[in-house]
Amino acid sequence: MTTLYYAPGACSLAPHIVLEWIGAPYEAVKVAFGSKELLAVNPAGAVPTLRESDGWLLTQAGAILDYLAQKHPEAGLSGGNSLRDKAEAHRWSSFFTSDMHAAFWPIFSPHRYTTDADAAAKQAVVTAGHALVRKQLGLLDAHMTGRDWVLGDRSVIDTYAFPMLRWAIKLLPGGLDGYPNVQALHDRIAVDPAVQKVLAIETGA
Ligand SMILES: N[C@@H](CCC(=O)N[C@@H](CS)C(=O)NCC(=O)O)C(=O)O
Repeated sequence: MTTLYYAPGACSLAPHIVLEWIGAPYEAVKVAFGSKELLAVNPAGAVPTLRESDGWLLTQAGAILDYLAQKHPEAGLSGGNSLRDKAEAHRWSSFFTSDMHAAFWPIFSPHRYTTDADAAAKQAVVTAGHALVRKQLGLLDAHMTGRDWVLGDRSVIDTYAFPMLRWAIKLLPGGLDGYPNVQALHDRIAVDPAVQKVLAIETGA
């Protein structure tokens, strides 16, 4: 059986939703960042990590999402099969990994971005993170004009956006105000019954 190692509300929420959408049996194991259990499957101590029943391990959210979409073509979550469809899926996966996710790191872990122990210095890093996140939200909002989903149809890429949009709502002063297309994308994903089910599992609600 496929096993997903996840932390509640983290970027691992994306493959968790995808596994639910696919509907094949899987196991979801809740882990703490950097825990012994997680380090045993991912030396980075990070989620998501996917394990197949033969022991094969896969890390990196973008790679896991693409793997699941390709493994289960019947679920129709890859974003399409043409050369350009694949390039767009790769483009947006890279955007969420390298631009959007990375923009949150100074907010989550300001101590990694300054050697100054002063609280004001850390707050300055957080504030710089807010500006970075806003830049990415602006780019995504413009792309989402007139679209329901990031790619043509609903795909794994929408699930990748979802945890980050939840972080923005929670952590960014003003949340998604000023990004109506992004807010609409968030709301479209949030009402999905499988998404509700996964959120209830992850938060223990
Ligand atoms: N590049 C990795 C980053 C994974 C990552 O940083 N995940 C976060 C949760 S969203 C994490 O596990 N953080 C733990 C840490 O930074 O120590 C990916 O895209 O999967």
